[in-house]
Amino acid sequence: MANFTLPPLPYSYDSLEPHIDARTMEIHHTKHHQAYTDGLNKALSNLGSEWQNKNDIVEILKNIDSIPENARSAVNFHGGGYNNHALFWKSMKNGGGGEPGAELSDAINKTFGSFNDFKDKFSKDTVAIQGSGWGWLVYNESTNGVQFITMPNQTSPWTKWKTEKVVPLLGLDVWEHAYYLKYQNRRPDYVAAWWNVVNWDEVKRNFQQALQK
Ligand code: MN3
Repeated sequence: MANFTLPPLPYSYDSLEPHIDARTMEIHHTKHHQAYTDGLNKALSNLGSEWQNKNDIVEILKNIDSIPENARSAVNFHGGGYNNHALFWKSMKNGGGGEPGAELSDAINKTFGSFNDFKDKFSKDTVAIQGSGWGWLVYNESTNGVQFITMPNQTSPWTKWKTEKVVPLLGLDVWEHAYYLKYQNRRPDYVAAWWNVVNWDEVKRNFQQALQK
């Protein structure tokens, strides 16, 4: 049984032009995100009924260490990819950018000093990821503050839940498939352009939800 289906994009493929091109968005969504969705369903189908029928991806990722070893790596990769991309699409919009304001700005300033310092660190450390991965702004329940982390490949920040209690707020995909058609090897240019499409209203919603838990 296929538990998970590809979530629709909340906008058209050309909405993020010129910062992220329509062709990249279409392939990224219909091919890559679809492949993670299919891979997650396939990995779960190889497990017993306890896991086969689960349909809450966050619960699955939080409990990744309980997944039987024969499927754990596949669920980590495809389940992470499934959830990361669902968050990624929603965290962008046409006419995005600027600064979050309100409580999230306060939290960012407390950790990083200023919004520009945050943006510099996020950009620099995400550009510097070796190979494929994601840069993340997360809320840390243990410290009641926000922080920046990088995650390799498709591993989700939720998989750190049991030890570090982090909640993903805003992630940036720096796999080559996310930018190669338009930017080729120029990852820094892609990262710089991406700030223009960040949907801070969505990130603030994620932050408020994390605070309420
Ligand atoms: Mn991707």
